[in-house]
Amino acid sequence: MTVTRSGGAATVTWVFQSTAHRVDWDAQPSGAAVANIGSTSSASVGRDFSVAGTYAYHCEIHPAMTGTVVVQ
Ligand SMILES: [Cu+2]
Repeated sequence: MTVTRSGGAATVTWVFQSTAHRVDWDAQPSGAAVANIGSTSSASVGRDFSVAGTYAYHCEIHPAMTGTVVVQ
């Protein structure tokens, strides 16, 4: 997904349904330090992105599940 920063940061919210998943970062732009999301189910968890660039992640529980956040 691509998000545009507003007021210095963009918030991305992951909506976890009944199966537990994680968000584990594989790559972040220089200067970024977005925290992983530990095993979560039936909840929503947001992270703020203030550094532009490409962020790549996977779910440690299901390694085939991958995603990318592009912050502009
Ligand atoms: Cu998963």
